[in-house]
Amino acid sequence: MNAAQKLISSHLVSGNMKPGEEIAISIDQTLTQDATGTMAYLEFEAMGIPKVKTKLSVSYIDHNTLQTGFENADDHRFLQTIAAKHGIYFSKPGNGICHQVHLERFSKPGQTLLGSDSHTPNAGAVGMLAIGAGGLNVALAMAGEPFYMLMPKVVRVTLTGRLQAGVTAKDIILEVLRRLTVKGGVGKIIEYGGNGIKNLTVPERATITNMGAELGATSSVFPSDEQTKAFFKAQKRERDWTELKPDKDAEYDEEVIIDLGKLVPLAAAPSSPDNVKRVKEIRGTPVRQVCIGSCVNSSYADLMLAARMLKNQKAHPDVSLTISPGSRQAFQMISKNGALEILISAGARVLECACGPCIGMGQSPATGAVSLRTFNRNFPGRSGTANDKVYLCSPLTAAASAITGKITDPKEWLKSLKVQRLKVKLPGKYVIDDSMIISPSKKPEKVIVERGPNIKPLPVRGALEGSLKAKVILKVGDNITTDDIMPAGAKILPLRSNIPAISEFVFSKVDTSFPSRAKAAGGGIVLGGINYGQGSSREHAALAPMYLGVKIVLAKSFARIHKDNLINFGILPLTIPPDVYDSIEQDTEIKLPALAKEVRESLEVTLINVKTEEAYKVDHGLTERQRKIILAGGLLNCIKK
Ligand code: MIC
Ligand code: SF4
Repeated sequence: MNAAQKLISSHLVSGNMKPGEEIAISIDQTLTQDATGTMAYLEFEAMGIPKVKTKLSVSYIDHNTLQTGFENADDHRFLQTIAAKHGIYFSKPGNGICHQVHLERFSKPGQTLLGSDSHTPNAGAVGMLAIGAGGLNVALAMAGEPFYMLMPKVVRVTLTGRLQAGVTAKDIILEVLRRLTVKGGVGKIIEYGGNGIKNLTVPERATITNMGAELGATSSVFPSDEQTKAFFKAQKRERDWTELKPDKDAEYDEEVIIDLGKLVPLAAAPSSPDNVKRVKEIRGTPVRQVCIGSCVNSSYADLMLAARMLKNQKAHPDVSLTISPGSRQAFQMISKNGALEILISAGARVLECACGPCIGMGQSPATGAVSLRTFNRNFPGRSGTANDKVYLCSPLTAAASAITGKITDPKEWLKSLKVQRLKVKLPGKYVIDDSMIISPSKKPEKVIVERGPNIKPLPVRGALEGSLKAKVILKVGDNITTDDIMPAGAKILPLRSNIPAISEFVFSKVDTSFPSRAKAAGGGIVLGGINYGQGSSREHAALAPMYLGVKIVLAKSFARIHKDNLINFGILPLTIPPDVYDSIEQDTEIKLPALAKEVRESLEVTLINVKTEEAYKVDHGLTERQRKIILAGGLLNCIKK
């Protein structure tokens, strides 16, 4: 077996490990963050289970730390008190980004982790099977239920050779994205191997597994080896380490080979993580903003690389340079060793240990300005500025460009300074201070869950309609992201616990009239292209449309997490062939005369174009379990039943 199969088989609860078949796996650990966590805990609470049944569950606050009104502070109080009551560890705002902190303090080789955030596979860096999912799936895992998914194919990415000076782990994952694209990982686990991995440290591996989310992959995983052991030792967690290796004769469904020695600095140009160019090709482009941080590149090693590059240098007068450390541990380390001083002297604006600009919480770039970010997503408008020009790159490219004020190849820059490779030695011992991680209460019965006015109850829909006649309220193209469906940012994120309020922003970047049109039409159908719903795990992208009356999404194909979220909230996802997509327009009225009966009894659903009377038979592709959920009008209804 390969490492991914070993992880799955040791957690298999039901199903056959045949690619494409539904399997269920047991979940050892869960994580949530504030923006998805409030819903996840409301859902967990609705299940009536006093204490989580996982080995470990952690609730992080990292996304929305801008307290611009009571809403966000209400959410934090709710999250802290509900964690204390139900056996969940609570990581306070300021302690860092969930994925970074989890990797440092809680990750465990050989275990499974389900997180209500799409970058949960970050922990795959230490040989965990770490998967992103909707909040409701995470709530179920906390209740001791297994996680259902289609058995993925396993792709081996074989890394050979050694990275040249100026080239980093970020360039490796950008190369994988260049080759496989944002939909190339759907239905797959990416497993890394080859002699090139032995020189890659855990933080470098985490940069790679983190951004497997941008491939649409179910997860990404590295073996657990001597590098992993050294990391655990430095985190004073040697006892948590175990070895995980693929068998010598392990088989894979596909293979991709990358010669690290041939890689050059890369960047994802606007506005998709797979629009990858050589930095050389785009060098000289004037840059107005450089942001270093986000869960993919905010480790101690990343911050040190940036600091080494910025030593005795100044950010260009036209560049606003921000640094957001991924964790308080990394922040403490750079403040102790003087690197923070270097960054401050260089003119960096030091932000909190949080997601910050990555999720549009401040630092929106100026109109027309190029923003260079070490982040993982540059979806259109995600930065908070319409028509933004965000490039994704490594901390070295970011730091070199911050100095010159234009996109700069760090390899060439180092050469011009006659500097050899910038190497960062990882510490033998990290600063260990878990005082901002609050243990669950020993007297849970005494804890009162605080619920401010921002915490609104969960809306639910009724059972699936026997028949349906509805309009296509919106037709969109390929690769629609959950940022398009349910945007985030400083204005909207505070409403994550309030579905009626947040639903007013559904599709607001695509068509501001969507919510009012949906309500006026009494709901309806959304029509999408390929890879509909890529990106975030936010279940709000299903829950808020459901609240507005969306009953069905027709698309050429779906991203994994969003498809599960649609089913969980009773919206039927139907995969349609391209000719059907072409024949349906916005405002087309569609009839489904035997909807519930067909979902219950047949493999196909019949759609009729009311005007042309054309009928299409569409394979619904639902498993037995998913049929029950859809018929009940969502997973919560189904559980209650
Ligand atoms: C993101 O990077 O888009 C987020 C914000 O972390 C999301 C979660 C969310 O929408 O709250 C994700 O990646 O799942
Ligand atoms: Fe936070 Fe950005 Fe990472 Fe999402 S991708 S968890 S918003 S840092």
